[in-house]
Amino acid sequence: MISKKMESALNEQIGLEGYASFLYLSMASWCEREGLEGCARFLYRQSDEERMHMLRIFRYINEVDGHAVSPSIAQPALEFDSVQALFKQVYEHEQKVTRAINTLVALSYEEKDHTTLSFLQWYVNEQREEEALMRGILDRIRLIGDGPRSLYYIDKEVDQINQQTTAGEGGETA
Ligand code: OFO
Repeated sequence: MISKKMESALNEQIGLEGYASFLYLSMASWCEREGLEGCARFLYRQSDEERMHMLRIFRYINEVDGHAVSPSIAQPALEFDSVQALFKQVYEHEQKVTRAINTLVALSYEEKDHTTLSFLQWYVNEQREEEALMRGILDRIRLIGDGPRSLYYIDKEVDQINQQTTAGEGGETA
């Protein structure tokens, strides 16, 4: 059993994770159209992950006798200025999600809701990993610079990071 306040805060988080899933899907589409196949593969996988993050909260709410609500999702951007700007936006979105998770953790403490607190630990760790992953990509992009073949190298790097991430999860490359 969770409080109404917690139920609604978790439902908001569902919306945020759902938005991330569609934002990354939109980014994957842009990358694919730009010929950045490696970046597209990475973002399709991230989009799937975000849907999984969303579903995890969804199932949790119902499990603890709340009402999980299917979110309405705003249309994400369709165009991006550059692959550099795109990944900067991904990182900023992850930071926003981390702040939201921290707020949920604070609410669980406030309500002495140990069940939700324990459930959220997975997200705390996941956000640390995701922020580190995105920061790593931004670092590589910065090191590659803006030379004539930079897009080719950025795409190759992101593809390699995607393969490593997928191998780490024990799955297959998309
Ligand atoms: Fe759901 O972790 Fe990213 O946003």
